[in-house]
Amino acid sequence: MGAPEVSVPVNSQLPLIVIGGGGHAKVLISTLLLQQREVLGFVDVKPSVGPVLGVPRLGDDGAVQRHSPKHVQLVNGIGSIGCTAARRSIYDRFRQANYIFANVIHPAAVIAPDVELEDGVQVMAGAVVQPGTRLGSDAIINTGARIDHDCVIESHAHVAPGAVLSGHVHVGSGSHIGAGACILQNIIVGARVTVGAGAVVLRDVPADVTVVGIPASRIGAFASPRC
Ligand code: JB3
Repeated sequence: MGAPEVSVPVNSQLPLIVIGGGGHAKVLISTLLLQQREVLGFVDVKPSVGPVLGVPRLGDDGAVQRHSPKHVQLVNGIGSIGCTAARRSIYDRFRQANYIFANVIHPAAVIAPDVELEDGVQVMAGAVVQPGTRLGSDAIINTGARIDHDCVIESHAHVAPGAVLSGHVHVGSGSHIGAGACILQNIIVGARVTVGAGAVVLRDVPADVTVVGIPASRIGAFASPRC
């Protein structure tokens, strides 16, 4: 069953709770503090995780339920280094409970005015997203990544730092494009694909595989059995 329709504006100024307190969450919290957003805290399954940039841990995921979806929005602080399944499962679980995931766009990201943003999109510092592109729910465009014109980045996909996508590239849901990878014009990357760091993708990539190298070639199935 799909998540309920997003019924309140994703860019409202409601207070925020971040899910996860690791490295990805820290980058997001830094952006939110820079933008003077109210961050109530973060939740993390590990009780040992201390405050992040002065923002407190509120408890585990159960702590979110103390706040109505009408009064807070969430930020998905679970990143990925190959397998995006954990991130997706957090998104799906809280959307089913009617929580909305806010977009987090660093002020030093450059996004063309006509770019379509779904909910929960994260665009980090120095990223560039050119016109005609659509960024699906919960997608990450990480630090300094460049997405050129008319691309589609489907939901839960992660374009890691410094990756470059030329025009008309399509990245399927849940795929991970590794740091510094390069994808040529008009390439279609299927769902749940891992493209290794620094790979150069010259041909379409089917779903559920891992490709690495220059030119990128297939080495196996998606990075983790959980995916
Ligand atoms: O490459 C870059 C620039 N960033 C990476 C990012 C995209 O992915 C970064 O270097 C990391 O490798 C990775 O960041 P992430 O996802 O923050 O990983 P880590 O630093 O390991 O932190 C994950 C945190 O999430 C840990 O503190 C876990 O305890 C917590 N966690 C795991 N599962 C969870 C759950 N927290 C909650 N609330 N709920 C969960 O189900």
